[in-house]
Amino acid sequence: MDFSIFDAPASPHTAPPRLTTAEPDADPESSTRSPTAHGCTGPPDIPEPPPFKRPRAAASVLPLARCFVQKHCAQTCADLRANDAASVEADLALAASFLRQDPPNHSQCRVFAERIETSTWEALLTKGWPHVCWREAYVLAQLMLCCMDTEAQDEEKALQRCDRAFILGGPCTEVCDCIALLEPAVSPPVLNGRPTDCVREDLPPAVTALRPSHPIERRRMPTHLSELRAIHTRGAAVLLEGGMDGWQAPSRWKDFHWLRAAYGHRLVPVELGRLQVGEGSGAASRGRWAERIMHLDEFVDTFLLREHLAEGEGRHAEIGYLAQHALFEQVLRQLQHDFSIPTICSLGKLKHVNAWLGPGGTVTPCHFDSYDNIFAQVVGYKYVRLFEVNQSDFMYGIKEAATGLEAQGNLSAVDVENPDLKAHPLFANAKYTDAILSPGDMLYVPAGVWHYVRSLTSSFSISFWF
Ligand SMILES: O=C(O)CCC(=O)C(=O)O
Repeated sequence: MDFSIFDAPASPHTAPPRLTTAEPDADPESSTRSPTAHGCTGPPDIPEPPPFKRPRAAASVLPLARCFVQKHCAQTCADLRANDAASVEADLALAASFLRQDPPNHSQCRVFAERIETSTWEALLTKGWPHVCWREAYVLAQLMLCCMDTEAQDEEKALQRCDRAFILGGPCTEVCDCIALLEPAVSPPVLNGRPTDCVREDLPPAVTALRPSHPIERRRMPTHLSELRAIHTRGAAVLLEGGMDGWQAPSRWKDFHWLRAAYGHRLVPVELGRLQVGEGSGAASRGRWAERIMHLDEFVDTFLLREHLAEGEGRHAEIGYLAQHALFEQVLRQLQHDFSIPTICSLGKLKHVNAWLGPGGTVTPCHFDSYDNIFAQVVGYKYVRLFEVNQSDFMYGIKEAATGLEAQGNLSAVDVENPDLKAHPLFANAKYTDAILSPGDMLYVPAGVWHYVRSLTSSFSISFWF
């Protein structure tokens, strides 16, 4: 069985399996939520919405989950057996058999599914998941528990099971079908209020002081396919202006209060700390980097809204980054109406649409991807530095590890804004171009082009890989 999310193309933000050094919720069941939104620039000018009446989940997720478990359980059990996880296998076989009964034996299914959840999570924290079957067992347990929670009319918890299944690599179609069934019973209606400007419009000193030294070519986004084709075939990076004309996203998404009010109850993966490169292999190279699953409201309060607090008030040293995540499939599906797929992507096959949401100070180390990318800067500012493919000899791509981040060979060992030229002397020869991306800019980054990205303010970007 192939749960495909971790099989996404290589990038510093694709460290399969994710969450291995996580500092997770101590209790995977915990649904602790941060209580209130923090201050912003003045009170939101949105009328108090009427109390929201939640419909009960109209359709049960049971047939979907049963079908999924039926399809995959035998193979995962066989893989668990072959990988010294006989007790997880026994629990999985039992949980599946209780789910199969008509009607399902809910209490017994829950007992064994919770055992699987606990043992697989513990394994993830202590040794990582050495084989994909551990991850599959976790996902299968979440879907079974989702049924049990729906049956118990706790749709909010059931939805969080789906979020966990999605984040931990559950198959998009099946998990999203369950999410679609549960969402109306849980989610507050999306508020249609005026944006409250939670990203400040005045440029902070970090932006005004920075001048790109080798500016990337800028031009208007062409409207004719022939011109787009010329850009695509030329294979050089270019900054395209005006590509978001007509999009609602830039004005709506800068309101983090709105984001929080509409989606704060959903779980998302957040990278904590900075990814350190070039310090050896595997987990060691991640330094203080970890990944945690948290509620979107906690993420917004802790990492995004803090930029609007008075100087010194509630500032967090830690960086949290919701990076390279299929957010628009898992959580924010209504937001798909606020943007459109750039036409240039039709020159290839659209592979992944990922969200990048974080405060100022996030850093994505220099790397290249195996797909062409239209990188859309929707909210806030980012500094980017690009090195064309022909500079690869100077980039010190890390290749030594057999597994983990560095096995992918697409990550540079060089800290490009602060290079250690003793360790990486050839980097002195590397030619680059750079830019500050502003709201509305789209950057075309062809496959193989090395890129380094640092956010200068709170920022919300979308990457379209094609
Ligand atoms: O925005 C970022 O931090 C990195 C984006 C990136 O590397 C990508 O889209 O490939």
